[in-house]
This record gives sequence, structure tokens and C-alpha cells, in this order.
Amino acid sequence: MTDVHPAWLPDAAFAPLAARRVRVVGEGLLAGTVRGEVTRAGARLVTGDADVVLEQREGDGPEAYEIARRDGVTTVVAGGGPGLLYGLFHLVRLGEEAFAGDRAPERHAPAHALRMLDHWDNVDVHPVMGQVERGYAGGSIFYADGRVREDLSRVAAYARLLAAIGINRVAVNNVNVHRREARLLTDDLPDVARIADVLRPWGIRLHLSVSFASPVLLGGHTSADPLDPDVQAWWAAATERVHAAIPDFGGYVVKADSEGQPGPFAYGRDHADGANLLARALAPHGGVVHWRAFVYDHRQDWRDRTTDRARAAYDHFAPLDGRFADNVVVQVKHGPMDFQVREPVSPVLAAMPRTRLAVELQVTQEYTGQQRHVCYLAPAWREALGFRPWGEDGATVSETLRGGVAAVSNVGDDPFWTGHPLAQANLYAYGRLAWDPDADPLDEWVSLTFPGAAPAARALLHDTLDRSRRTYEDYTAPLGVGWMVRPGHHYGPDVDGYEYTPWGTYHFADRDGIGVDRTVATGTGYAGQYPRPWSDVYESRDTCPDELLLFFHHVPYSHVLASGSTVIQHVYDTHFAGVAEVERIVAAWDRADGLLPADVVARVRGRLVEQLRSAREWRDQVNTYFLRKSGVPDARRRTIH
Ligand code: GCW
Repeated sequence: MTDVHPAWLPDAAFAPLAARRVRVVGEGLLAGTVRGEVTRAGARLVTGDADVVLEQREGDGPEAYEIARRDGVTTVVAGGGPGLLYGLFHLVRLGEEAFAGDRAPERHAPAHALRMLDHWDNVDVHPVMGQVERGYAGGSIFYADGRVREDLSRVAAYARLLAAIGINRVAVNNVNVHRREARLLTDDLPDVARIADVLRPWGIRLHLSVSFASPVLLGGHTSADPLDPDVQAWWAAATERVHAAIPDFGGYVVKADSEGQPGPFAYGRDHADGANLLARALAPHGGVVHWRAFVYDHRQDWRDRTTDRARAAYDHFAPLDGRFADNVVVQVKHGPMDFQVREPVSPVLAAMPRTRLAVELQVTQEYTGQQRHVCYLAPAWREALGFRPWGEDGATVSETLRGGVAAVSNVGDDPFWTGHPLAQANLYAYGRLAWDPDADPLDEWVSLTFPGAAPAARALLHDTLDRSRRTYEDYTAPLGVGWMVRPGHHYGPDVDGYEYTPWGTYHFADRDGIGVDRTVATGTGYAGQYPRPWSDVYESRDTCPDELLLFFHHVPYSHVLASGSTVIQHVYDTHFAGVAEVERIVAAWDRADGLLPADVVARVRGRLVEQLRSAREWRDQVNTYFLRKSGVPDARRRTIH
């Protein structure tokens, strides 16, 4: 392992701890990890008088901890090994502040018990998708040369980073399970167990994505019918073997009957039958099934206006509420489509009160600039987690989730982990929001990653990241309509790229207007999948928020937004403004020498060159397209090509 960036755990972040005497009271694997961290930091591990006491006392939630400071001693009392570790990292985040003055006891516990990262890593390099599907940071940290890596030191460093942000579950392979990867469940178990061994000291349990057709692919059966006793026996035995190799195995992740993956539909069964089959096999071992709700018809006909991809997850899953076993988590993408820069919150999240739901976020920036563009996603995730589907007085999405949160990782074998160094902030923020959906993690990330950064450096990072999602939105597809990306790889503009394809991702622009009518009155009825008040809010053009207008309504270009601008003028203005903003950020980084480490500055500058090129391409293609369609000139007479 050479020259891997320390991300948010550089040695300097441990300097305040290094100067202290630390007593660790507790037994077990994770207490051992905590002692290792203390020693690694250069602090003195003592058994007597100490400046810091970290104590593990069983009970009261193994992940929770209480921090206090009295009479010159900082204490962390944890309910278990994980809490001890999280408490230690909390001290690291506090820095010197952890050792100053008195501190009233403060209890910290995660908002969600399941805080998961999903890797879309393949063992082999897939001919189209590469090794990491939708990965923008190089190859896999888990696999090389067609098998699990011999040297897993990079995985150990990753696990340490994840523990510092509270992640406790990692699924190590792609939900599109190809032939080779299907065998992780069987032939490769000893190797998969080695990964689990590396994750375990950091409080992280390993999960596997499995093919629903495994009994056929691996077991020589002719069917994978969930109601077939032979199939059930096969899963029970296979799961037994997994558990024998990995005693704390977390469970399975399944993408079934989606984008060509096999599933229960082939046997006339539904998603509850499918999920419960695996749940039954896992239950004796304490495992869970993450069953994805990303199910839709990807063989649509654009001529057919009655089929709406946005409706699909709700139509498939809401009727099954109450039928899933207790150890099934139905994993729902945060929006009804697919990780666009702006989408409404999925109505499925409000439609299944008797099901354990998890929300799925995408840290890897598939549709948000592929880690060549800066796009800090925490504001979008906070919006989703904090959304109140039943109105102001109702609960937030985060409060209703009983299956926790999951997200697609953005990490690869790149020296900066994430390609774009600033994309590390997304991974950091995801972990912290999974722990506390109200957190605002950017300052923390800056302080840890760039210890001692001057105010000008901090300002530069804020300036670059704070508004970056809005900026990306400004120069790409407008007003919630989404897509307009190049088919396949999803990078760069192509307004009609998906317009006449089977994927169900249309904008329906013509000479008069644009947008998808998803109203109950005249459209696909999608707006009616929300409870009140949102069904009403979205149903009407007058109350639908501007940023989602084209998601819910087909309107003329002359339609006046709540902002006072017309739709067409909004398109022009935001596209010019978005590029101007990128130009401003580029100029700011031109002056960044000496503010941040040279390798970071160099890498960011390189990415910004591409971001600016790409943003201009977006601006010019989108503006030109709509000028030609509508014939309406820019009120400010700027050059539109
Ligand atoms: O967004 C789409 C991606 C696919 C991905 C799929 C999914 C893993 O383009 O690459 O497949 O979503 O979430 O299953």
C-alpha cells in the first residue's frame, strides 16, 4: 500500500490525543482496536491516573456512548465495543476541545441501527461496466486478478475510515450479480471470510449481494421458485455454510426482477415470496435481507403515456406491506427514478408502515458529475431524510425508517480513494448523516482532513462545496425533469439521449412545452401516490415547488414560475449562471497554492478543467436545444449557439 491519502484520519488529527494519558477499560475485539488506535496516535496507554478514560460497560445500546469531562478528566462510557470505538473517534473530532474545561455528560446514539455501504464491485472487470459499476475511482479495493486480493491492507484502512464515521455494514459486491460474482456465495467463501475478518475489528459486518437464481447457477437446480422446498433447502444449506465461515455475517442484498436480474416473477411469485425465502434461511443466524425496491419496466415504449417509471416501485411494493418477514429490509431509492440531482422523495417511504424500510442513497456520483465535477450531496440527502411525507406535523422520513440507511460507495483503488479529493466529503457526510440526519458534517470533514487549515483554505473549501449541488443542477437538466445524459455511461449532455428509448426516462419536450404530466387529473397519477398534503401540493402547478415543476407537470415554455421567471428564461439563466459559478470556482483554485496540500490542489485543479469544459457543453447543448424547440430568444440576448 503506497501513498494512499489518509482522508479524514491523518496523523495530525490525533495530535491532541497523542499528548494525553489514556486508560481503556474493556475487553474484546473492539476494545483491542481502541487500544491500538491510542497507541498508534502516540498517546500513553495507562492503567492508573489518566487524562482520558474510555470505559466499556455492557448495556444501554452497544453503539451508544456518553462523553463528559470533570476535574480534568475526559470520560467516554460506552454500552459496548462499537460505542467505545465511536466514542474514541468522537474525541478525535473534538480535538483540543475534548480536553478543555468541564463538559456536561452528553449521550450519543445512532439514529439508525443499520448504516450500510453497498459496493457495486465486480470480481472480474466487466466488459461494459468495468470493475466497479458506476465507479469513478479506479478498480476495486477488494478484488484483483479475478479474485479477492491477497493484500487487504487497503480494506483495513477503509474499514478504519468507515468506523470513524459510524458505518457498520458493508456489502462487498455489485447488486448486478454476474456469473463470476455469484460464486462469492459458495466457492469463494474462504476469501470472503478474509474480508470479513478485516472489517470485524472496526465493528463492520459483511453482506453479500446474491443472485436470486443461485440455486440454478450454483446448485444445479432447474428452478429458483421460492415456494419450492428444494430451493428453500438449498438456501438454508448455503446460508449455513456462509455462517460457518463468517459467524457475524450480515446478510444478503438482492436486486430481483430489475434490469434483467432474475427474480420471483419467473415463477409467478411476488417480491414478498422472494424476500421471505432468503429471510427464512438467514433468520437462524441473525442475518437480514436487503431487498431492493428498484423495480420497473425497462422495456417501455415512449409512445405509451400510461406507463410511468416513477410509479413502479410503489405499484410493486405498497400492496405487499405487511407480508415481509421481520428480517427483511426493503431498500428504497430516495427518489422514484434513479439518483438524479433533483427528484421528489419516493412515495414508497410513506406507504409501507408495516415493513422495515431503508432508504438508499448514491454516494458514487453516477448522475452528479462522476467525481469529475464537484457535487457535495449532503444537502440533497438531508432534504430526503428530513422530508415530512405527512406534512409539517408528521414524522420525517428518517424517523420512520426501521431498516436504516444504505448507500452506494464512491471508493476505489485510487490514491485519493474517491478520484476527486473533494468527493471524500460525500462519503464522510453520508456516514455522519446516517448516524444523525440533522448533522452538518462539512466543517468536521474540513477540520479532520486538513488539520490546521487557514481560514482562507476553509473558506475556499466551503465556497467550492456548499453550493455545488445547486450549481450542478443549474447547468444540467432543469426543474426536476432529470436525465438528458448520454445513454449508457451517463456522463455529459444529450437532451434526447433517452427520449425514445425503452428506459422510461422522458422529458416530452416539443415546440410548445416540456415536462411530464404526473398529475392524477390528466397525467400518470403518480402525484396521487403521496399522502396529503403532498399529493395536493404536487398536483397543482401553482403549488408545486419550482425545482420539481417539470417532474410533475408538462407546461408551456411561457409558464411563469413562483420565482417570477418563465420556464424558458429560467433554463437560459440557470445554465449561464451555473457555468459562471464554475468559472468562479476555477479562478479561486488558481489562487489556492499554499492553502492546501499540493497534491490535493493539483488533483482538484485537474478535475475543475474538465468540470468547466463539461459544464459549458451542458449549457450550450441545453440552451441551444430549447432555443431551437421554442423559438423564444433569451431576454438578455446572450450568445446561444
Ligand atoms: O442507476 C442504475 C445504474 C445501474 C445500477 C442500477 C441499480 C447496479 O445505472 O448501473 O445497477 O441503477 O441501482 O440497480
